[in-house]
Order: sequence, then structure tokens, then C-alpha cells
Amino acid sequence: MRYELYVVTDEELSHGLSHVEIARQAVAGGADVIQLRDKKLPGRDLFRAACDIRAVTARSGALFIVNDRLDVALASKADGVHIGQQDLPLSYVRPLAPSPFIIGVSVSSVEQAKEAEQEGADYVAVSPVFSTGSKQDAGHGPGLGLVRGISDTVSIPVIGIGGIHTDNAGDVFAAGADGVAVISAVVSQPDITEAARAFKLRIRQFRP
Ligand code: TZP
Ligand code: MG
Repeated sequence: MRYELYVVTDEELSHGLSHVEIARQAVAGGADVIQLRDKKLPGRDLFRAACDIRAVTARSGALFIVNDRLDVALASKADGVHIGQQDLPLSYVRPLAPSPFIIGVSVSSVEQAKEAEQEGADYVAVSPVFSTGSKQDAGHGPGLGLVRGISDTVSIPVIGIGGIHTDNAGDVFAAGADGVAVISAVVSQPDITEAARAFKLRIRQFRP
């Protein structure tokens, strides 16, 4: 699985573009993963957006992950779900999922990362790496040291999220990450396709 450029959709930060339009433009620029994330949409609307993004990502080969909602991920035939420490526990999610099915877990400590790996997570997202304005409750970024500590400890892919842009992504990869997950660096840019393309080119410099 390739997680290098992992784009998280956010309609509040996209200057009016819908989730599916964000996804369409991001995959056109080479995003490897699209995560549908919306804490406010009713389930029916989230499901419709998920089905549309499923179609877009199926055409491009990008992975499609749904944030929080296993039900929506399953119903839309997404590739996986992303859960945090406050969501349904991984040990309860895994038995409900088909195989193969990607389950990613947000972690903020080495202990949480170890536990996620033991319980069968496919990747962990170190959250947040840097301080971010895109998630109100994200807290302070524990920084690159935690990315290093987690990537030295677990053998599943490690993705950094939070405050990552082209100018600091190299440090995140240098700390051992396998991918970077971003909102504002791609979704809030005037040209999402161009931003994703430029980000991928930058990543190529660190991971030829
Ligand atoms: N989870 C942890 S930080 C974050 C999420 C969804 C927001 C990331 O947004 P940005 O704009 O890339 O900092
Ligand atoms: Mg969550």
C-alpha cells in the first residue's frame, strides 16, 4: 500500500468545493489516499459523498478511507476506515470488517501505536505532528521525536498528520514516516490538483 500523499477532505477549508470535488482534484494531482472526513454531515449525505468518492478513487487507483464511520465505509465499499482513540475500539471494528480492509488508527504516543499494531491496525497516524488550525481539539504537536519513536517501534506504516506542508514534509519522512496526511496544504490551496502534484514531486525528492 502506498500512503505517501494522504489527503483528508474538509468542506470547511476548501473554499466551497464539495468532498467529491476535492477528491477528484486531489487524485488528478496524484494523491495516493483520500480520506472522507466530515463530523457534521448526516449519515445519508455522508454515504452519498462516500459512494461518489469511491467511484472517483476506483478510476484513479487511489485508496479510499472513511473517517470514524465503519458503517459508511462498508456500505460505500471503501478500502478502509480511520479511527481515533475516542472511536469504536479497533478490537471491535476488525471482526466487523471484510478481508482485506484497511483500518488506520490515530495515535499520540508510542504505547498507543504499539497497542494499535498488536490489535491489527494496518497503519498508524501520528497526530498531530505539528500544531494545526485545521482540527480544533488536536492539541499541541508532539513533533518529530514522536514520529521517530513510533517508526522505530512498530513495523506497520506510520503516517504523520497535522501542520504538514511541503516545507516540513521532508523532516517527517526523515523521522521515519511512510506518508503524510494533509488538509490545508492541498485542500485549501487555490488549485488542489496543482498543490497535490507539487506535493508529490516534493515527496519524490525524499523517497525517489
Ligand atoms: N487530525 C489530526 S491533525 C488534523 C487531523 C484531521 C488536521 C490536519 O490538517 P492540516 O491542515 O494538514 O494541519
Ligand atoms: Mg475519529
